[in-house]
Amino acid sequence: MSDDEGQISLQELQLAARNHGMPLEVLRHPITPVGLHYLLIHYDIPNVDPAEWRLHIGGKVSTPLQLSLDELRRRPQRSETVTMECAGNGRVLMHPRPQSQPWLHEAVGTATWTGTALAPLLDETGITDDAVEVVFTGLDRGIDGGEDQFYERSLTLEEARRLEIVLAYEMNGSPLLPQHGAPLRLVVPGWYGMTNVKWLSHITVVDQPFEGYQQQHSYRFRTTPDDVGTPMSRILPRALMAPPGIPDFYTRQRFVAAGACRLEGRAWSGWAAIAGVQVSVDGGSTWSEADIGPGELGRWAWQSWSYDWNPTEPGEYVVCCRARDSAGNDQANFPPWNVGGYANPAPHRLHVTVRDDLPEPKRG
Ligand SMILES: Nc1nc2c(c(=O)[nH]1)N[C@H]1C(S)=C(S)[C@@H](COP(=O)(O)O)O[C@H]1N2
Ligand SMILES: [Mo]
Repeated sequence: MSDDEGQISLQELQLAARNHGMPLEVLRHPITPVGLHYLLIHYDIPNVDPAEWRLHIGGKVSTPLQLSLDELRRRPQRSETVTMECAGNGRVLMHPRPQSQPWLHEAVGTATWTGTALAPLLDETGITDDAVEVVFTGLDRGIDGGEDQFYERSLTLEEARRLEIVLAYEMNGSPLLPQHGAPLRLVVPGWYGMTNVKWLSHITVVDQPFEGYQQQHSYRFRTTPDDVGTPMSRILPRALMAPPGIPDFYTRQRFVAAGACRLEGRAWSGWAAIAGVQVSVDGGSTWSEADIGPGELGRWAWQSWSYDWNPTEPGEYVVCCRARDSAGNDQANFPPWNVGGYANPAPHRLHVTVRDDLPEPKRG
């Protein structure tokens, strides 16, 4: 693929090959099968012995805790079905193209995460009055921006106390796999992917705002490299569609037969419920409202949508979708370009060739 900014580099390819996306046809599944959920791993997947592993909770607390996986499993269970999306989803379609993991649209997935709630554990440690934030540290170490670090992120104390935050040891009913953070990860419903620290080893309550690299440098909405910017937090609305018809292998161009063609997909927002999805079949010149599904997966998961398209004329079409939420966030309005390439609001666009017929090929 090339564009105004030149070819995808070998470095970008190297990241893309390690960190796969969710094939968009999998949008047809309400819950993403584990091996099809997207992956984002900044450094290396750590090799953790679950028998030796401990979760350390300390810092500004009166009773520091050290918990084994068995001890965590004996605590009350909590499950949340959560749509997780990488903040960099859509990055490669920005101009100029920010150099990092080159996501098109596929850095998303929905899983049911099971573990134990964070808030009661924090309460048991007796957080001191001067505490302001909670830092979550993973076992994976690497260098980013020249800085040697463990992957870590913080939440304000208020945010960390939300009841739906889970310390998860299972994904879709099976033990966490190494690539998704085994033996334990943080799951913060509604927030972009970077918040959900994998291979969690330390939870540290602190009395100053955390200034680690992934908090102060990465994951900020910056319009110039010197801009301090604002931190990325909750997921802005997005709609994606399951590609209709059949693909061309190399170009991924879609082919559908003229006549009734139901377009369907999913939409989500970490801020509020989805208020609407719009579909365009003329490359974004005109938009129509799609039908929104019943939202049976709950507040933190994507919503299904569908739109009955009826292309009777053979030809080339560009089919697009975009979402808005009930808090007033609209994919049509939020600012596009930023240094990190986060939250690209560009609508999902697919090139579709409508043919007057598309007979099945002969088998064998
Ligand atoms: N320890 C650790 N946690 C991490 C990361 C990481 O590299 N290391 N990547 C984050 C990012 S940027 C994303 S988008 C999600 C991806 O989670 P998944 O790979 O389970 O889909 O994990 C987050 N948690
Ligand atoms: Mo991410």
